[in-house]
Amino acid sequence: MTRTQVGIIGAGPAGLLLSYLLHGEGIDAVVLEARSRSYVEQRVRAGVCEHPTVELLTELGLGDRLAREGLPHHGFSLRFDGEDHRIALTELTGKSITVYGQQEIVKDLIAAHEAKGWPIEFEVSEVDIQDLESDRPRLTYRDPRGGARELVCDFVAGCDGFHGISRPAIPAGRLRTLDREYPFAWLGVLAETPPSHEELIYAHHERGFALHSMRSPELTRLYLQVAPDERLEDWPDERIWAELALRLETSGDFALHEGPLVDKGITPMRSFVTEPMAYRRLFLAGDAAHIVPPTGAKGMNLAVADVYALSAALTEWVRHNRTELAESYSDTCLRRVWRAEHFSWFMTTMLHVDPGADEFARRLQLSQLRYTASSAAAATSLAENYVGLPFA
Ligand code: RFL
Ligand code: PHB
Repeated sequence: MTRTQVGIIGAGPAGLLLSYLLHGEGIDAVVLEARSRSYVEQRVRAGVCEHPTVELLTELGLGDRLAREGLPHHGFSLRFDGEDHRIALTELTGKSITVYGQQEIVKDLIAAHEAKGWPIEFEVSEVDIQDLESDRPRLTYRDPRGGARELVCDFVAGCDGFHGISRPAIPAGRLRTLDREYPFAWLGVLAETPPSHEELIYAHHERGFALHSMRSPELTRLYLQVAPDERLEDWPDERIWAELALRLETSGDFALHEGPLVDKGITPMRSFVTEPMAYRRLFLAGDAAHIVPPTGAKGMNLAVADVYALSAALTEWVRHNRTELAESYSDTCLRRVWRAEHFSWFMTTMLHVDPGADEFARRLQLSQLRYTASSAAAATSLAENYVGLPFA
C-alpha cells in the first residue's frame, strides 16, 4: 500500500498537466497509465493550441520546445464554392494559435516528470476506484508484472479519457449526460510531405468536409469527412489523395503535395457532456467529462483549462482547508465547456455535409458560410472562439 495526496488516472494532456501543476504547488501526486510511455508519446491527435493554452504552458516553463518548433498561425482559410475566404485571426482578435502536436506536449510533460522524479506508472491494468464514499478513496490496480497494488489518496482525478473507468465509477443517478451523435466521422492521415498551404484550410465541398493542417514544415496532417461506419481497408492511399484533391479544389493557386502516408485512422464524431464533473473526492477532467467534435480544435484545450481550475481547487483545499473552489469546480469548467460545445457544433454543422439534410438546410448552411466569410462581425465571433476565450 502506498499513499499520495492526489491519485491521477490517465497520462494524457489532462492527467500529466494536472500532476505537473500539483507538484509545482508542493502537492504529492501519482499518475497511473494503462498504456506504455512510447504509445502515449506517439499517439497522433490534436494539433492546435489556443492562445491561453500557449500562454499557460509558457508561464509554467513548458514552452521552450513549443516556442522553437511550434508553428504560430495568424489566420486560416474557409474554402467553399472553390474559393478561399481568410479568417484573419490576429487582425480580428490580436491573438494567434500555435500548431504543436498533442504528443509533443505529452513528451515535454513526461520529460519534466522524469527530470524531477515525479511518479508516472505506465502499463498498469485493472485500475479501480474503491471507497469513493469515504474521505480516503483508494485506487487498486496491477503493476506491469501483474502484482496487486493499492494507492490510498485524499483525492482522485479521473483524467482517463472518454472510455476510462472514472466516469462509470460514479453511482448511477448522480450524473447527467447530454450528447449529440453526428452522421459522419473523420478519416485522418499524416503525410510525409510539406504542407500545401501555409495556413490551415477548412473546406466545405458537396462531397464532404476536408481539412488541411500540418505538424511541421515537412509533415502534413489531413482529414476527410467519411461515413460513421467507414472501414479503413476501403481507403487505399490513392483513394485518399484523389478525394482530398477533389474536395480541396479551388479556382486559386493551389496544388496538393502528395507523399507517403505514415499514420491513418478513423475517429467518430460526437458531442458529450457530463454534469456535474465531480462526485465527493473524485474530479473528472478532459475527455473523461466531455467530448467535442474536432472541427473546432477544442478538446485538448478544454482538458488544459479543466486541470488549471482543478489544481487551484485542490491546492486551496490541501493548503488552507478551503473547499469553495472544489465545490464550484464543476460549474466553473462547465461554463467554458458549453461555450466550446456550442462552437464545435457550430463549426461542425457549418462545414460538413449532412446526408439527411434537405434543400432548405443546405441553403441555410451556405448562407451561414457566406455570412461568416463576408461579415467582420461574424468572422470576429468565430475568431474569438477559435483563438480561445480567457481562462476563468
Ligand atoms: P486522453 O488524451 O484520451 O488521455 C486519457 C489517458 O487515460 C488513459 N486511460 C487509462 N489509464 C489507466 N487506466 C484506465 N482504465 C485508463 N483508461 C484510459 C489512456 O490510455 C490515455 O493515455 O484524454 P485527455 O487527457 O482528457 O486529453 C483530451 C485530448 O486527448 C482530446 O480532447 C484531443 O485529442 C481532441 N482533439 C483535438 N483537441 C484540440 O484541442 N485541438 C485539436 O486540434 C484536436 N484535434 C482531437 C483532434 C482528437 C482527435 N481524435 C483522434 C479523437 C483530432 C483528432 C483526430
Ligand atoms: C490537426 O492538425 O490535427 C487539427 C487541426 C484543426 C482541427 C482539428 C485537428 O480543427
